[in-house]
Amino acid sequence: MKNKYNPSEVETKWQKVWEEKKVYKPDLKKAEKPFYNLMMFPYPSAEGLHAGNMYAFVGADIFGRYMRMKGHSVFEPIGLDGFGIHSENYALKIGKNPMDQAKISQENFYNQLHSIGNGYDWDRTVETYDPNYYKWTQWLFIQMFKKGLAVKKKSPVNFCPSCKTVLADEQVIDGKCERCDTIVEKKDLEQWFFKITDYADRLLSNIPKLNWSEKVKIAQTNWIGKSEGMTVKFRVEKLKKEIEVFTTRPDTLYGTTFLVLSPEHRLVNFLLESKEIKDYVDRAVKKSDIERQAEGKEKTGVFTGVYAINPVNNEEIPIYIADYVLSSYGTGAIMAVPAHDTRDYEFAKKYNVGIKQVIAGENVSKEAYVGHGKIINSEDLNGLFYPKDKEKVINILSEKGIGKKEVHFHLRDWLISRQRYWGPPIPIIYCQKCGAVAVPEKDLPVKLPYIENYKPIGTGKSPLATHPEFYNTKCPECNGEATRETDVSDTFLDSAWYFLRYTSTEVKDKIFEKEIIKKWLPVDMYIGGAEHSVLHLLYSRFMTMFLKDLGLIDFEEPYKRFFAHGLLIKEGAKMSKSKGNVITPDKYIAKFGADTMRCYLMFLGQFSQGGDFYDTGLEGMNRFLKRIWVFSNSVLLTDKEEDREVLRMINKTIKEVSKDIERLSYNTVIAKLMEFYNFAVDKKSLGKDTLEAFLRLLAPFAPHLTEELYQSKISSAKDFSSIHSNLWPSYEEKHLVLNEFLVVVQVNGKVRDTLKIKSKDSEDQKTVERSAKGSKKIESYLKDKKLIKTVYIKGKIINFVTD
Ligand code: ANZ
Ligand code: ZN
Repeated sequence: MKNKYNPSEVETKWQKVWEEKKVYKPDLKKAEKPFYNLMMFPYPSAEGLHAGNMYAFVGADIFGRYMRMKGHSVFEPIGLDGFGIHSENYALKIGKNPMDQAKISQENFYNQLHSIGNGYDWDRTVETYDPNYYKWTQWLFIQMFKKGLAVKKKSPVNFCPSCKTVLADEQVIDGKCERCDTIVEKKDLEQWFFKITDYADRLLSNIPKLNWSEKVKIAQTNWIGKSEGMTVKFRVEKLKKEIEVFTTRPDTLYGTTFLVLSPEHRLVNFLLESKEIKDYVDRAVKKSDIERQAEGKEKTGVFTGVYAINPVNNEEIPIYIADYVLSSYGTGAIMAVPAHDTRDYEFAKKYNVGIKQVIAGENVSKEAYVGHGKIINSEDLNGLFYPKDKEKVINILSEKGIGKKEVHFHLRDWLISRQRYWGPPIPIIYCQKCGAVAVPEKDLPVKLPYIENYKPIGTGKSPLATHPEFYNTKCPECNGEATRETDVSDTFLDSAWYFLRYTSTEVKDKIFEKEIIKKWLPVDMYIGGAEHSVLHLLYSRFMTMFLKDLGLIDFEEPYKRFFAHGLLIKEGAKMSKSKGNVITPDKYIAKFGADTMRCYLMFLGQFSQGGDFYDTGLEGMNRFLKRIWVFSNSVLLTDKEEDREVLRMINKTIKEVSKDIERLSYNTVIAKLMEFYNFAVDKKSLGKDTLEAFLRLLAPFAPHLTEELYQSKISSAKDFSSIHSNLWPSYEEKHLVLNEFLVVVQVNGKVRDTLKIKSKDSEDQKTVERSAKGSKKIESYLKDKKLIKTVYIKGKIINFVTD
């Protein structure tokens, strides 16, 4: 054993051994006690792995290592979500074909990943741009198509003029493209959608059953956004037509003082009587939904000059057109109740429309009253309560034929098509005679061709549309001339099912091996960023339900437990390319070793909260690991019965560390291991079992260092047996009790001595008093004094009060 801790030597050595001995490669068919430990699919940025990724991955790996040591067969796969706009934009920036760049990025990324020492099964990587993978992404598209869940519709879509592509609503942040910050425009385009809305109720009703954090569950619930209410029809005599509205507040129907149509509403065409109205509508339809709904934005609108009849009381109420009403939600028209809705209130004040209070509560002369209360001014609804009697209100109104009960969801269908190059071509063929036909399964994958002009062209079409050799084909049904779809699919689709494919990377003729899926899924632990708590999780839940409906799997929720980690920041600022403060772990690993970096990252704060990275902090952690190295190599290891106090400390550490790892509180684990080290460091000798337990507790955090010390100091096995596939230490309650107490002795509140008291004696005040009085020091303080009283705080303090 050399005396100096040389991390790079130790780390390369063990990484090789682990790979050879398949320490992290469970036999997926035969394994017992399977545990699927999944970390979120990375889409590495230009720099490859950065410290933020490493932070997330190491945190996830620690949990996997812990479960492995607890006796599970742990499957911990990794891969690369390399298709999509993210990688493509980078390739565009450096002027390299994304297909060429992918190979370079992959090699670099996997090399970096190897160096961090995670327990990955390297035989089962998945890359989304591998035709062996996207063949099945396309296959899924076809299954959706066959079930009528993949549909093409013309719709106003978000279009980023800079990225020259369509964006899903979620990719638009404050009206801007999430990738490049350009203001997003609306365009009417034919697009492919997955009808995730058909699954809205199921996606929602499963949420309470999930073992996920409340925050994530709430985010999903809100995104799906179930609203229960009514649709009500208002007659427009002048047009001989009706306007239907959706409301969640039918209890306020008597308080409706005007109607509002969205500028896109189909009746608007009959109402373009003046230039003012036309101009307003023209301007409004160009704005994005987000812009239109922005909070605090001044309401605008225009009166149409036309009136409608409120069906409950036959009152005539004016009809406005205003952009705060969206065409994409409900019926695209609303009944406005300014007394009880803030937006309607602002509008009514600005345009001088009447306000009528129908819920008792605060006065509405200054602002809308949106609270609970008794229904008033509403004829036969009077006396009922909002919200308690909502159901009753709905029943009364429906019985009278005034409206229909209705449920709406905020969730929109999933926009799948992208007019870009770098994705899986959508496997559809258009034939003059047969229409849209799915590519036959035997012809999959539809390979993405290598083309020179991969740049987006901005015409609303993919660059593939300039390649007749790609799109000209024969119709699979009639063999006539036909053309391929030239759009590619969204990256979110690639990542909606990858966790299934990891189990079956070697199978060629089916999407996955049912038997293995049955054994390993649903995923036991899923660890990833909170920023994916809505979309990615929702899409993969949807895909899982769909596969269940196809009869391919027998569960419908993919992730039993989901844990959201915090973000790593750099010296107080979010790590980002634009700030130039992205750190790659490489140089730190080269200097201090992966183990130091791992422990350092995990020590920064609660894993769920994230941490602030300072270069200078690494030295301290490195010193700690060096000391462990020196101590383990120099302390005399014995087989003799361990000292009581040492036993107590190690048992306590085992207990607390185990508990903290279960809740992924890693920083406190490291603190407790440091505490144990500080306690043990002065000892000349230590039980071998004690050191072994300590090394095991540290093993998930510093896997290389602990393997080296375990193999050289502890293990006597003939055949290699890794510390990482060995048992997690257990503790015994009986060792946890304190053997001795240190009792402070005071005279008149001043500390005069301390006593060691056996724990069984500490129960009895008389015994403690006796030994306190027996102390020479105390004797001198008590001499010639009259003892008035004695106060004893069990196991802690004894105080003599004298006159
Ligand atoms: C009358 C009313 C009175 C409303 C009141 C609210 C409060 P959620 O819960 O999000 O589903 N609304 C309906 N369609 C709309 C559209 N296309 N654009 C903008 N707003 C729309 O919201 C439903 C409520 O949002 C509906 O209930 C409607 O206003 C409005 F005191 O009707 B309410
Ligand atoms: Zn045909």
